[in-house]
Amino acid sequence: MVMGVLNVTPDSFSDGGCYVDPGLAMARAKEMVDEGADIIDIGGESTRPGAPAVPAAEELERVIPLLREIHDTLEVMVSVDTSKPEVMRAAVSAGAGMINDVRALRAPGAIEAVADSSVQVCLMHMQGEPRTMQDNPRYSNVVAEVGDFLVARATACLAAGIGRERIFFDPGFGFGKTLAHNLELMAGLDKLLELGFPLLVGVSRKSMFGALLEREVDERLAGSVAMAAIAAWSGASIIRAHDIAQTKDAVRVAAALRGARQKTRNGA
Ligand code: PT1
Repeated sequence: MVMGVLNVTPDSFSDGGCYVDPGLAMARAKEMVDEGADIIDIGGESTRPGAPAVPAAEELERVIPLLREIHDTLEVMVSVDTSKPEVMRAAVSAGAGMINDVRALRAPGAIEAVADSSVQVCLMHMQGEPRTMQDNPRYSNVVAEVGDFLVARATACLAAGIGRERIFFDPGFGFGKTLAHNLELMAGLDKLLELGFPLLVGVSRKSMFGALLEREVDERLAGSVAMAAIAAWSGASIIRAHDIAQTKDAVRVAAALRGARQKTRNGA
């Protein structure tokens, strides 16, 4: 599946300020659905490297009315990218089908907010906080450490009564990771899959392509789509992206190839 990014922030890294106007945000949501998005992920707080925190009242005001309108008018699941329990509860009431939390429900009250609902939840790994996470990220074994963190968060969720079928894992590409860390994580995706939870992967337009290809944010489409195809080929279930039509094609190619491989392995 492809999850389309819809940032209603003034400062997101690639589309900041584009969809602060509710009419433009709605038009973009509809466009992404027409291009094949299976989920729309609304974000009211930027979590790109260096981004500042946003007060809850402002986040609620940015996210909830738009969520309600998308839920009421479009045939698509809506996800909300938030770490705040009050935003999670309001999002569930307004029709969200998923909570996407880059802090993996570590804020006080966040686990309870999700446990009191029946929505899906994405637990993402981040080392540090957005403002400073790229200062000097360090791991002795990035795949093992990310896996251990996600398993610990899943264990806390299960103990709070969140069913295991509701949980997705996300290695958190670019969140306190160097280019080498990001590449190791993508190469080790099969190890993370062995933990027993479906994976969500977000690499779209991130600075790893700046480092790898020396491309500016608006020149990273081919790199992003190539990585999306590799993630889907490696077994990721949901790809979070800005460029829906292209990413959807890449994911469909990877899925077809996985089907064909399965067939050859079964001796057909
Ligand atoms: C992600 C993700 C997200 N990414 C999930 N949610 C962002 N579940 C926001 C850079 O290096 O991967 N998974 N919500 C966007 N965050 C970043 C991080 C944007 C790094 C840019 C960079 O440029």
